[in-house]
Amino acid sequence: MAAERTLSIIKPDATRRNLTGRINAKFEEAGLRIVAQKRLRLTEAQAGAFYGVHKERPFYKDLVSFMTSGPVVAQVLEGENAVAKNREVMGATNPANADPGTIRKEFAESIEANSVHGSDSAENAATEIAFFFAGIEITG
Ligand code: RTP
Ligand code: MG
Repeated sequence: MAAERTLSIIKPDATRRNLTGRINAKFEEAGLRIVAQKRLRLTEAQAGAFYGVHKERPFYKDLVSFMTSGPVVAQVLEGENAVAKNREVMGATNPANADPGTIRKEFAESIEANSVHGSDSAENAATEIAFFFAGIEITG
């Protein structure tokens, strides 16, 4: 089966606590390959656009403010069933409901400061990857 790609973001709560390496180890142990990666600070306009689908949700404003509160690490993960596999490794949105061994169970601080983002479909992954990366920056 052809390898799939997904967009992952290590969120500001995790970069602040120096957890980038431990989170990346979880991805790699699950068979996901980090084929692109960069650390950046999102502007309010960029975070607002990235989370545009959530614009009408009550947590949108807080989410944008949280995502701009510190640096993030945007990355492209590649592997078999990368979208689903990544979401499995991340665990449930609310760390209280996340399975043992998942990133959010081990590292998340709250339902908002939950350490990682992962695309929720292959279609959204393509859009989200293009939001952060040019094709030339991705090396499989
Ligand atoms: P993500 O998009 O970050 O991978 O997470 P997800 O699919 O599990 O969660 P989603 O429903 O797409 O929500 C996006 C992010 O918004 C924050 N959130 N806060 N305060 C709240 O009730 C609440 N609900 C969601 C989280 O940071 C979540 O990851
Ligand atoms: Mg989502």
